[in-house]
Amino acid sequence: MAQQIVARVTVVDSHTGGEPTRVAVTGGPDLGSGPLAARLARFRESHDAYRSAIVKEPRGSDVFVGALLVEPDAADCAAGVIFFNNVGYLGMCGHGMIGVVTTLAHLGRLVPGDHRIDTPVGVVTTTLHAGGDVSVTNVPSFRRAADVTVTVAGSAPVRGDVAWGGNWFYLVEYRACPLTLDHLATLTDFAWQLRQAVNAHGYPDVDHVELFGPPVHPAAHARNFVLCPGRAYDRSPCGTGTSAKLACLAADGRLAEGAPWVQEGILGSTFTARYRREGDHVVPTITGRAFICAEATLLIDAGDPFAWGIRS
Ligand code: PYC
Repeated sequence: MAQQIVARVTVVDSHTGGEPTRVAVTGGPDLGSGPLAARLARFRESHDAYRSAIVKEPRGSDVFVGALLVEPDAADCAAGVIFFNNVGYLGMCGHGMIGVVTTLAHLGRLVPGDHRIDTPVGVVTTTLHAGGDVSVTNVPSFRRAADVTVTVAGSAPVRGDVAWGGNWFYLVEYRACPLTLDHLATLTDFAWQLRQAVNAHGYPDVDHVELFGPPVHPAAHARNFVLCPGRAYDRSPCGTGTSAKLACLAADGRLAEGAPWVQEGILGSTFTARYRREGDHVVPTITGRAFICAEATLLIDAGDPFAWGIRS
């Protein structure tokens, strides 16, 4: 039977510390020009079907972070990027930015060196190192509130910090069980309840929850479990979550400017992070590695009932 292909989106897939990034290179929606925050709004309002077609089943899964390559607004940037996931859009994404830079290098568009990339929350400076590692100097990060106490059913009151690292986080020390894959259901349910509690407590924009505890990796300073907005957990140590963590450590005087912080994620993969001070904020630099896993063309067939993804 003849197909009715209405769109072809070329993508490059990578993973950073186990967390996938799908970069949409060509064939995505035309969002026009102007600041990326305005283009993100256009994407959300008029072209959201592309988001679900690219990252949701049957072509993707709840775990995928999508990255639409666009022309930058800032003239000195090598590219612009809008990140999205199974439920919506992300201001920034650390593991995703490492994936984007690795993808641009794979496509022959970047060589080792420094490259500025435009995002809806500001310009991010990246460095592609000769060995393949990527450093991302994130947007200024800060702690909004310390010791925010919430209650969830079946638990003593929980205390944590609300911080911005390119996304909003509620960061909580957690020792009730190890931060390992064996405890995924418990960690996910608890983090999800915390998100609802902190949202109801006056922080409605918090959409990521970061539980942290002692490391397993001998070189790491801490291990985390990060629950993303669509209830998928981050397989990587989470770049924006690590940025939010640095903001809290700096605010508590527990990490000096320029000192390394090795953040381990739930799979045992690590990011190395440092910060410099900028006024009341910190500017984190996160270093990690991505690997290219696939190149493909997504076909959108008008006759396919799930052409634009399974939209729940
Ligand atoms: O690395 O910043 C990150 C991130 C956010 C959501 C998933 N990964």
